[in-house]
Amino acid sequence: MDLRDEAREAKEAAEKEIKSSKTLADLEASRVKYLGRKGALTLLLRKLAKVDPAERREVGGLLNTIKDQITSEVEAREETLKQAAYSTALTEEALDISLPGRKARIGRLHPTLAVMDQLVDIFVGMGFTPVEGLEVETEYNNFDALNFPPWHPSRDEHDSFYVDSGHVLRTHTSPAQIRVMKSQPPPVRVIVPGRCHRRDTPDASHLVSFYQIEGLFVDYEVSMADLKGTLAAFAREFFGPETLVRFRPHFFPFTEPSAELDISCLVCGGKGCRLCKNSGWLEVLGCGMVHPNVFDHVGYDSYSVTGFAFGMGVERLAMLRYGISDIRLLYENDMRFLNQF
Ligand code: 2NL
Repeated sequence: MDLRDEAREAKEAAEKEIKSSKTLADLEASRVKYLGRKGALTLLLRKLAKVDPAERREVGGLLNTIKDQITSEVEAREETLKQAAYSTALTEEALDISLPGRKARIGRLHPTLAVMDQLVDIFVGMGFTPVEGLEVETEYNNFDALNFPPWHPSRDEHDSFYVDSGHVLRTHTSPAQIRVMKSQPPPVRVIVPGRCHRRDTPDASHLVSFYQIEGLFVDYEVSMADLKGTLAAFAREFFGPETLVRFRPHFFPFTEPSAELDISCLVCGGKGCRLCKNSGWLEVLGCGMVHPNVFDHVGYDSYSVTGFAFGMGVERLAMLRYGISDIRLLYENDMRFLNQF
């Protein structure tokens, strides 16, 4: 067959293959088949040497034209296949930007801890130093040193958690203050934030575990006036400058005299409402002048040393501050509740 016819046939076959190639790999196989070193067109070109010199120029021209045509068809097909692959990728790998994003959830302090921080800040501003004690305490530090008589009901194992016969989960943070006084002479000016445990049946105002903050100021010539001035200033700073205070006589084993501090009702301002049970007052904390027996237990001279102490329940203050009616709400881990603070 004439070289020219062979070339035209090869061209036709190549065009068909190139047009029907579905992948870049297919296309490359066709390119090699026709244009490669052993490709159909290459072999034809090699035969050119045997063509009659008179026709060689014309045949050669035709072969080269066909070779160029196949080359440009390969290139065109390659472009088409690449475009197709690109649009497929665009569709398949597309991000659905209409999908709502995942909200970054930023943590915050639990209301109990937020209030604890505020309380600590206020007393630090007055010159008190925060210290932390131990949650497992000796029965002596938790009760005896604080002038609890042996028959006191809170010493009963129905009211406190005993770890063994000599150790309890502290029922208040006071044993930490006992440790401070045992370790240093007066003056002492500390606050103790921390967790305490009592065998109570949980209800709207009691939990088995809760937080307290206690304060202790011991020096020579500390008076009840210092106690009243300090706690009145605290109440106005925590509850607002309009807050009224009153001290009501009370009893604690570890202070004498003892008192409870009330503030004017946060809801009605003193007129009487449901929150204050029509009394106009809300009970906030307990306080008093440190009992001489406590000083004797820590080795202070109870004839010349005086001091005042106070203690408050942090959850109770958080409830008053935020208007929470049931203490158990604080620890149910219900985010609908906690997110409000
Ligand atoms: C309350 C009452 C109070 C104290 C705690 C205290 C500590 C030492 C010596 C004397 Cl080491 N007193 N602490 C004093 C009076 C009251 O807490 O109702 N707390 C929730």
